[in-house]
Amino acid sequence: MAQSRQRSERRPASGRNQNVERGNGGELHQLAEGETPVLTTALGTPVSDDQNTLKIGERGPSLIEDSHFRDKIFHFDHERIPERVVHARGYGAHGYFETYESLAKYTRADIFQRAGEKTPVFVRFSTVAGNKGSFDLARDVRGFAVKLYTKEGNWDLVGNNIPVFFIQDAIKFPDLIHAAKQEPDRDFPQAQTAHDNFWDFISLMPESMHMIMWIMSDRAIPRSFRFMQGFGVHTFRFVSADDESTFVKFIWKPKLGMQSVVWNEAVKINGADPDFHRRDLWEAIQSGNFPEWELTVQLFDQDFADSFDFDVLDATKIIPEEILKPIPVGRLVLDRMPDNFFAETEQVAFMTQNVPPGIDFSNDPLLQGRNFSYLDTQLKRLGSPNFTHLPINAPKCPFAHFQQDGHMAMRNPVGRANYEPNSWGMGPREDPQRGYRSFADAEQGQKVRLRAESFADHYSQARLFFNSQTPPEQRHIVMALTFELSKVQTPAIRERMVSHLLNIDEALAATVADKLGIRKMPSPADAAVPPRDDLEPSPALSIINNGPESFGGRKVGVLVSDGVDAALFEQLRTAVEKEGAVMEVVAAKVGGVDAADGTQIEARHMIDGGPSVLFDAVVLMLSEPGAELLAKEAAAKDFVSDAFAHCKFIGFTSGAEALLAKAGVDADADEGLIRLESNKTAEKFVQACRKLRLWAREAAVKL
Ligand code: HDE
Repeated sequence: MAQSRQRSERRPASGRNQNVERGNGGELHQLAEGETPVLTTALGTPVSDDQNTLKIGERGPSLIEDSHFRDKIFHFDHERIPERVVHARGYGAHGYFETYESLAKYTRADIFQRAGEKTPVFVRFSTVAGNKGSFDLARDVRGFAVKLYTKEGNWDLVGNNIPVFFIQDAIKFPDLIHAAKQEPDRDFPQAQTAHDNFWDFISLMPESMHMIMWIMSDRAIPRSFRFMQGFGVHTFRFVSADDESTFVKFIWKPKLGMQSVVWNEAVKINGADPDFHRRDLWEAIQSGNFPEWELTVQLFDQDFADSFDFDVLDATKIIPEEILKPIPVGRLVLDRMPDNFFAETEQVAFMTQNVPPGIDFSNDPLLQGRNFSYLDTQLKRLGSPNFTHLPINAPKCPFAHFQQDGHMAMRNPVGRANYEPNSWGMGPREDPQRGYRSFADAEQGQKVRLRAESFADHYSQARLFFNSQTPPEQRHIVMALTFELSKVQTPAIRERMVSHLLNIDEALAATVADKLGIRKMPSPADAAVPPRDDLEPSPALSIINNGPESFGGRKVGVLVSDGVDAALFEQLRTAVEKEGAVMEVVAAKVGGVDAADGTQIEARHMIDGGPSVLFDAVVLMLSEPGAELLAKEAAAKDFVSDAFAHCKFIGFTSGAEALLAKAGVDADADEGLIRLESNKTAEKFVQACRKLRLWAREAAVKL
């Protein structure tokens, strides 16, 4: 009887030899054209059979001598490392930073000395509360961590997409994060703050109120990493060659303008595409549409800092841009995805304490605590003090030190000397001129555990933020607060929150209280300092006020049916692409449709897999019979009614009216519904889309 030994077909040769390991000599075994590399163990032993373990007889017990199996399964069993305790879900990309002009007047940082200097960077965006496998469109802060591989060491600017933070002192961080993440007895909810523990803690921490306004705003549900700002949050210092210090706040501004989604959309995106933000960044970079941000700095001195009644060391405060204009100093371009997610995005280790000469810290107690914390977290996650040997973490400039040994040491000092000073004339020496010099601030005082009086105002800037929003944005804050607090089951916590809101804006508090069904208005929370009502609104804080000038970088979803006008389809494609936007086709079948002239139009999505929440604007390019057929499909009706409810621009051909009607949308409802007939209307449609949303519709749809 023939042996029934199952083997796989040998893979066809790919012509790529990237899976061939280097041999001892460091050389690659060169593969002949068409040759398939031989599978080996981790130690290079060629493998004869990767389908069956070694057994005694076909049906007998497995043998422990099967070292190939042991090698393979051992390694698999150890693939996971602990996920980050916060910011577990992240996505990164490589790129460069280009300096505009020399900032030598303010800082000796090498990266800011020469106009046109390009510095390699790695950026990791993240959500904060959710686990590694959670969905992208959680209502959450986004991490915006930038590692700049400068010629004088790595500079990690570990920021967020929101310029303030929940707490003023690092000692409260474990409490904040415990309260925000899943409740420990039940391990839910995942990636959301809409639960009792979070709001219990927040309502007991008035210092968090400014941040609460931000996370209840649309900033916490960005449309894409590409359309969000980034902030260093803390006040840092620039230090010049003459050891003069200037305070600095760092702000990244997206070239494509800001954009967010609406909450109802976020909820649906999380079901339709939990990887929405990752996919967006991947697709943009892979297609050569490299996202770009401008780095701006707010520079000021001690006298300017003293002119405020808040403290620039308090991370719950901003300096409004209208009071101190951010100066553009360079641009960040992301142009390459990692080759391997784990090796780069997962193993990258950001640490706020990584600053090159010329950049220094302020006494912000949150920053000081962070400088202490990040090293521990990297050791815990990456398992060895040699995590700096990993290529993603290693500096790209020359470096020389006497650190040695430890788990997984890839590099050790060479030669006899592994200490300094030494008499052998070997190895590196310190350099007081070139080396890092901390700013010599005069510090003196008693040891105390105290919060400065200058940190006491918790409401004025929360009010400033709310007052700086446009009416739709204010509505979204009301709705977010109502939604989140409606998930809180303890009435006292809901009421405590309303008592804080009363110190921010009475109408806001009253509307939220009404929507929550709170019958008796609580009294305002005690405020350590009376909230100011004379702060000028800051238009820079609104997303809608700072949207894009073009529809570039955005995506149009075009729902097509058999029998459409191929010429119109092409005109639309041309207009969309001319704008720098992308068009994706949705159809009843993923195989696509036949246009009236017989041309085939391929689809990217079938209708159930391509809901309108995935697009910034939609077009219904349908023949009459096509629209009749689609009108019977729930997914097609949702495509239209959601696009309408989310205030998107909707282009449509006359044939599409049956579907609009079935979806409950009046074709003449407002100017966001645009009839497409000719070249000119395709362009008109794309121009209208530059506004991104027709917010005027929102009151009518009452989402
Ligand atoms: Fe972090 N934070 N953080 N954080 N943080 C971490 O470090 C911490 C804070 C931020 O993509 C951890 O590598 C403390 C503010 C980002 O890998 C950990 C405090 C801001 C990332 C840590 C803060 C941030 C982290 C977890 C209070 C905005 C992701 C894993 C004093 C300016 C970096 C890790 C990445 C990550 C500690 C507060 C931003 C535990 C103690 C404020 C973007 O070290």
